[in-house]
Amino acid sequence: MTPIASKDQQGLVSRLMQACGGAYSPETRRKYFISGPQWAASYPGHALFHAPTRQEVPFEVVIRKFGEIGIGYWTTHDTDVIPTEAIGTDRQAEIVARIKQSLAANDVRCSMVTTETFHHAVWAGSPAAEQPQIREYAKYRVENTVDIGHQLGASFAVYWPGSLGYFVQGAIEETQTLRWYAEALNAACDHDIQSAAKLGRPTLKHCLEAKPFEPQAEILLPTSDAMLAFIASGLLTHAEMVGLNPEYLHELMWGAAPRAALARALLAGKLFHFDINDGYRLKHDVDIGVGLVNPLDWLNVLVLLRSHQYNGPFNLDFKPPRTTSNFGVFEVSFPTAVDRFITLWEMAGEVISDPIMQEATEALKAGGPRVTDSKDAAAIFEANKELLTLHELIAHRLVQILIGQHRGRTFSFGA
Ligand code: XLS
Ligand code: MG
Ligand code: MG
Repeated sequence: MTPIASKDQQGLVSRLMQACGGAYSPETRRKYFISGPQWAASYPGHALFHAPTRQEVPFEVVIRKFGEIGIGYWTTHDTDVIPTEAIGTDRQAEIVARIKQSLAANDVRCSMVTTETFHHAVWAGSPAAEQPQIREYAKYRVENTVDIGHQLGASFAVYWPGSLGYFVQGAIEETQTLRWYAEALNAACDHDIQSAAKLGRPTLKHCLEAKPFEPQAEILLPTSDAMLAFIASGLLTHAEMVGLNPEYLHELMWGAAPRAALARALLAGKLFHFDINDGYRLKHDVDIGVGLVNPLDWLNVLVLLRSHQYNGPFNLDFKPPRTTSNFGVFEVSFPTAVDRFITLWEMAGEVISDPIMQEATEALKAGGPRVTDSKDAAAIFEANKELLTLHELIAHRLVQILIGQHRGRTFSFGA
């Protein structure tokens, strides 16, 4: 191939995107409760060992692009849009007013707000540091985010504690730190109850997000399960307002099966919000677009969520790769992430209604003939053993549905 002139490169990307096909219309995309984070769209590609490769993108552009793509909801950290020094000032009010205009002009809604309690130097010792004034400031910040959430019409507030942990052992007293962290959440919930009553709005759903490592070496609430225990610990004065925002990759990072982690959250009635992305087990938070690494696992996750009528948001908390340009973020990253999600969601529906899957799962539950001696383990096994082969058949059928073979698609030369 001859070199591609700079002026032709975007055109090539667009042409190949068209050639891929399989894209949904913006109207179809808007039918799903899919949200796009400001920070994901604006991420300039930097990391500890990485210089930025892109420009940050202002919220006006992100919201406009989301509207065009058909991403109906937008999410943000307070400081993604309001500089730390402007928090709580008239400038915050001006910025929030401009955000409202952008949302309305592009028919996009704000579904979730979250407080940055991990990046600024003030959080070096975490939002639950020993110093009283830092903790007071943390309370002020989460309360302020609740206000922003109500002003923007959001229904969810997310808390990723981020720096709630340590690098060196023995430096902090864990039980005390968790008590202090609970105080910040209690302040947010109390403030929400008062504000919502004044505004005549429902209170927000407050969602805890776990990540097992990064940025701290050791994190006090590293998994969704740890957070479930924290919610049930008695430290929260409004535990009923607090649930989870699991992130798919954060569960993989500690080696979990994300579907099993989600199942535990569902059983506890605490699956409020879900950050969707992809990546690798026991590695860093690479935040790859949903379905690019583990599509079969993702299909299974969505089967579970569809079966349990999960109707909360799917928040595209991924990072467009550094190799993608600013143009590519909106031309390729976001539309393809949304479309892979929709395809997997639709496939999950096919799995649920597939006659083979249905018959196999029903047969497993029906079991074999009852054995007269209900204490005879060997006889009970014999009576059921042929059915258990259906586990493998079900897994095969899931792969068939994933790759379209169940519709007669063949890959063989001889076919
Ligand atoms: C970081 C988290 C973060 C939260 C919101 O790893 O995923 O983006 O979702 O603070
Ligand atoms: Mg997240
Ligand atoms: Mg992540």
